Amino acid sequence: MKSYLDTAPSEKGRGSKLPGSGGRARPSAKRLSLIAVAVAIVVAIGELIMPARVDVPASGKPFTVPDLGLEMRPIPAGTFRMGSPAGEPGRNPDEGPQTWVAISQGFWLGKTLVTQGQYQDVMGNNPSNFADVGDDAPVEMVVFDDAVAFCQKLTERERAAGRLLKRGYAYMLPTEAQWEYACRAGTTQARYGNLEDIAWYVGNSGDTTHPVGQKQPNAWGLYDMNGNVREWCSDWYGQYPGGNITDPGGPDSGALRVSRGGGWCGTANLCRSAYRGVGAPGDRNLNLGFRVALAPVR
Ligand SMILES: [Ca+2]
Repeated sequence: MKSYLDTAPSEKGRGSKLPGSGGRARPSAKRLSLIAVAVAIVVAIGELIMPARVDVPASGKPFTVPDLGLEMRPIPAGTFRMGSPAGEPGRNPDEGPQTWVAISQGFWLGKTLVTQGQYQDVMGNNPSNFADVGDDAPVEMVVFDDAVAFCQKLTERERAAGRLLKRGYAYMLPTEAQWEYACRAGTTQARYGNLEDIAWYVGNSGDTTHPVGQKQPNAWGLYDMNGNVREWCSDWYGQYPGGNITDPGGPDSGALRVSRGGGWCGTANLCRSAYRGVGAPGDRNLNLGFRVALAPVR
């Protein structure tokens, strides 16, 4: 009489029983060793063709671009009031009307300005005026397109390294709204701290840039947002609409670009969270650099 197992559908018609064994065929020792060898070969090939496990940006966590030492700080989604109130000392008219802005998705922003060393690594040249300040000084003398090209090359590098697994994110210049939101880090006054403590500006810079990260950071761990060098943003320059808007990216076209954050030769008035620098995209200035965002593709 056949056992239950013998009549199982998977065994039907295979002719796998050996005479007198009363059960299924067992693989020989030789066959087992062949299987072990095959498995080992598959694992070895897998290790060759699959990239080693990499640390990738995780929502809400700091991330460092390994090859570059470029540290990125997580910026949470949220809402803030963009621009300055009418009574803020040193205010310019284009800082109003104050506009409620919703940043709908979290992103990352460079903990520091892009340094000369990082720029050299990615772009293969260093256009900076203050090259003698060293690799850790912010890159300057970069036009808008240079800053965008840096972001694109970095995105390609990181994608090739398997570290851009979060769908739809890429390295790019921050929007003006992302920049001010991150600069304020929840603050509403003119600056996120005492000017002397947070910024290299005309009053303390000695007429030069300084290595990044030496002054006090803001509450979200960002350095030199005010002072050291101004920072290209992605927007064309335009007027604020007032009211409430979500994820603004500036006008669709224009002649002038926005740069933010004051610089080593800027007055105290320029080193305010709401201050808007304006210039032609081709401006090449020894107090103008950039920092990168890792943000949803727009
Ligand atoms: Ca700055």
